[in-house]
Amino acid sequence: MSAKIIDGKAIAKKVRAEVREEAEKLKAQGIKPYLAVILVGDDPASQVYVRNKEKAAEKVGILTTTYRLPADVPEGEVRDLIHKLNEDPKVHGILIQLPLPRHLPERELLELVDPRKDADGFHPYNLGRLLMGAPTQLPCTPNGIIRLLDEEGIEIKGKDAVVVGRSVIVGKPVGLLLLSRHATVTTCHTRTRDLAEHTRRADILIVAAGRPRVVGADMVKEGAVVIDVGVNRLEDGSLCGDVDFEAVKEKASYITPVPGGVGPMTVAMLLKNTVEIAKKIGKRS
Ligand code: L34
Repeated sequence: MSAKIIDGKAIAKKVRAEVREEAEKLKAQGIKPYLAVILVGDDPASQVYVRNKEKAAEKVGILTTTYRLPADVPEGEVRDLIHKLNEDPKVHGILIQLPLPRHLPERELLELVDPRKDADGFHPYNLGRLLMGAPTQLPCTPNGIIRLLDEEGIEIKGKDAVVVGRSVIVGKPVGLLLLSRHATVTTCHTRTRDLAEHTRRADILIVAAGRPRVVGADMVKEGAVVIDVGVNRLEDGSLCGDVDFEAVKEKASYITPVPGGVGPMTVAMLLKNTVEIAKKIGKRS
């Protein structure tokens, strides 16, 4: 079988069109959706991702300011900035681009963001609500993955879903979302004894390992749906996923490419969260 390649760019465009409509409705009421981004240091990948977020926000009529802070910024300055943004009534969404430089306490800083303004859904309050199955801002990459599956009409209920990776950004929350949609979920990680034994059982395989091409064709069941979350830049400057795309696409029923798969969805879902927050807490100006 040769897989259908899921066009994340096209689906992200559709999501953006929905967001633009919502943003226009808000503006007609005098509410201008506004996202504040905090970017610390000069990690080249983060620079690209944040640039993509700014461009996409502009396209749909969401205002953004990116606070670019030097890698050695004192923790106190980041805390002050978060407090300032929490209190600014013009700001609806706040996002701290990860990873942060090592001297900054990531978890503590995420916890300082006003949970109502948490555009990423990374505040423990919102992650707790996700765990409880309560409505809340959902982490963007996991939510984008579910949207891809839904847009392709792929049923989740009852399926064996295997997630490779247990990060707070992707692995854990995507597992919870799949579970809430009635999949049987297995989460694999670096200490998993026999990774291939698990991945070969997956009807839906989500790979967020952060290692180039760790999943080869021998690790995938015939007809599986394969979602590749990895974005790895190779020495020649090209991008590749965590899945060996060329080999696995001959075996899977659906597969996401890198680039142009999950990445654009992460950006689109962020915009969606931002207008949702503006709808909830926006003040007329
Ligand atoms: N706080 N930190 C926070 N929120 C997030 O949702 C993220 N994530 C991950 C890293 N850190 C974060 C992102 O924004 C990953 N991520 C992200 C965002 C955009 C893209 C990929 C990952 C993206 O636009 N990918 C393009 C290619 C980009 C390129 O050329 O390098 C794609 O088509 O996959």
